[in-house]
Formats: sequence, C-alpha cells, structure tokens
Amino acid sequence: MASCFKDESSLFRFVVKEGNGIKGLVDSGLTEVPARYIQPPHQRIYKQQLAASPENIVIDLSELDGPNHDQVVKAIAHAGETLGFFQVVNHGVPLELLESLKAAAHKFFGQPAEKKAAYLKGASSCPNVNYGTSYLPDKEDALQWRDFVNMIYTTDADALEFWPNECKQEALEYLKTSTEIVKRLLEALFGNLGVKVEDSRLDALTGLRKVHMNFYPPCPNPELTVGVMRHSDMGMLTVLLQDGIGGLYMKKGENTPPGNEEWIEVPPIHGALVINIGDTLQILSNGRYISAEHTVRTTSTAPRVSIPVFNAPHPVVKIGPLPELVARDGVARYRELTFEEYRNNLHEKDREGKNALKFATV
Ligand SMILES: O=C(O)CCC(=O)C(=O)O
Repeated sequence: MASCFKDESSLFRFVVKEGNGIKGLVDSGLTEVPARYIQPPHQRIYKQQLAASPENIVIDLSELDGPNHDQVVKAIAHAGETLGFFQVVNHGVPLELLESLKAAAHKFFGQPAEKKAAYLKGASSCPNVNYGTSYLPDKEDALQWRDFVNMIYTTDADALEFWPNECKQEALEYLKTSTEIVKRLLEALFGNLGVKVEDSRLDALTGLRKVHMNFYPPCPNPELTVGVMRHSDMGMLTVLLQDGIGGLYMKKGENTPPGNEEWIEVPPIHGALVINIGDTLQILSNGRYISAEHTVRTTSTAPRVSIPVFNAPHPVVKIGPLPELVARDGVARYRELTFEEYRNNLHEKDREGKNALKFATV
C-alpha cells in the first residue's frame, strides 16, 4: 500500500469519499496494488482463456445506404446472434469529435480532486451528473480500477447547464450523433426478425441515455486487478469509444460452463465504435440476440479512457419478448417487467456476469 495510507479505511476515505479516485491514488506514488483492489481469480482473465480464433466483426455502416444493404443487415444480425458485439466504421460520428471526446475525458479526470469531487453522489448539486470510482464501492469486496463520470441526458439546456464544462460540448454532440447509429442498428436488428417496432416505442425503449466516461489509470499490478468486472449492459444498445490502449474483452458464447470460457479482445480500431447488445434487447428479441458479457483488463503502461453511451428504456417502460416472436417461437423465454424493476434487481444483487438476466427469465 502507498506509504501515506495507514489502513484500509483511510485509503477508502481518500479514494472514494474525498473523490481522489484511483487517479489520486496513483499520483500519490503507489508502487503496489492495495489489498482492497485484488480481485478473486475468477474475475481475472488468463492467457489460456483467450479465444484461439477471435472473431471481430467490423461493419461499414455507410453500406446500409447502398446496394449491399441486405448483406450488411445480415452481418449485423449475425454478430448480434453469436457474439452480442461488433464494431462499426463510417458511422456518421465525425472522427474529429471522437478525438476531442478522448481529450475532454483526459481534461476532466486530470483536474484536481476537489473539482471532480463536486460531482460526487451526495455532494453533487448537478442533477444527473455523477462522478465516482469502481462501481458500488460501499458494497464491493474487491474494488475496480477505474474512475468515472456519468452524465444522464434530459434536455440540451440541462446538459449545457449542469454537465462538467471540461467535456459537456463534446459529450452532448457524441450523444446526439450516436443516437442516429442506435436507430439505424435497431431498425436493422428488428427488421431482420421481421418485426416492425413503432418509432414511439423505440424512443421509449432508448429514452434513458447516458454518456459515461471511464478513466483507467496505469496499474502497478495489472494481473491482480480489473478495470471493470464482468457484466452485460442493462439497456438496448451501447455505443462505445475506446482509445488505442486496449483492454476490453468480450465473452464468446453465452452458456459456456465455468472453466471453458473463451474471451475475445476487442482491438482498438482508429475511428471505430464498439456496439454491445444489452439485456433489454436480449429480452425483447426472446433471446435471439445476446447481450455481450464483457470486462476490462488494466495495464501498467498508460491511462486508458473509454466513453460508452448507454441507451436504455425509460424506467416505467415495460420490457418483455415481442408478441410476434413469442407467437413464432411458441414460448416466452422472459417475463414482462418494467425496466425499473429490472434495474433495481441488478443493483440489489451481485452484478457479476449475466446474473441479472436470471431475474427476467421464465
Ligand atoms: O472501458 C470499456 O471498454 C468498457 C466499459 C464498460 O464496460 C462500462 O463502462 O460498463
């Protein structure tokens, strides 16, 4: 442990309560990972678990407008059915915006702790902005090696008034341009299933939108820690920008028995965005599309940033398998519940892996 922390509670106060985050911990001259950050072995990924032939599907979204439209839809659907993730290029989000987003994230996290601490839960006077570290540090035995700032979208005016100055313009533009990607992908994914989902329903299913900036400082013992533990995203689709450091891993297949899991590294591709299927889309599609279980490894070399936009239903929106699919499949694999019920279950239980989906499974 860094010499200035005499025990675990002073470390916790410094990192979590005072808002110094892992960034502050690393800046304090840390040479060894504190015990509280050492993950149990089953959370880590070992070389022998890496898929021998990792599939990485990269889709040129501009081709949706051309003669290859049907093939591109098939490729999107295939990725959604088999892996639950893929990358997109020529997606319509300007490349300069992607660069300035990463710079804005570094600017936000590079500030003194007291500036960031203004957005800590409880301290934040800014509705819908939340800065923190790990995931639920009060409840976790082993903490995750990341700091984050989460910005929930309500209106442009609120975003411009309340989101942090260091990143609000970029985050808002990213949210708006990536919304277009989400619409087009959902159209393709539902179209492939032969179902038409009305625009108003799609808006409700993706109406809770958040820009989330993750900052993973370099870690002295990357083999002992994780940046983010294994989980799947709760919503419909996630659009994620990662920098060139690498470290994002997706689990191959859904039902592999423990011990036989294979993980695929999602290689950083300049200008590309990663798309993850979330649990809600798995439920709506009656299991045809699978949400991507993923995790992030840490590295000792340089800080990494990633910026997902989560697109989830409004809390009161009911989620359940689409009736056309239940009729066709002859079975509903999930029960209907509100997104709030689903989300609360996720917060109460261990978030590990895809445990949360069990709550909705019939
Ligand atoms: O950093 C990444 O690449 C993934 C981040 C993530 O999974 C999350 O924020 O939930």
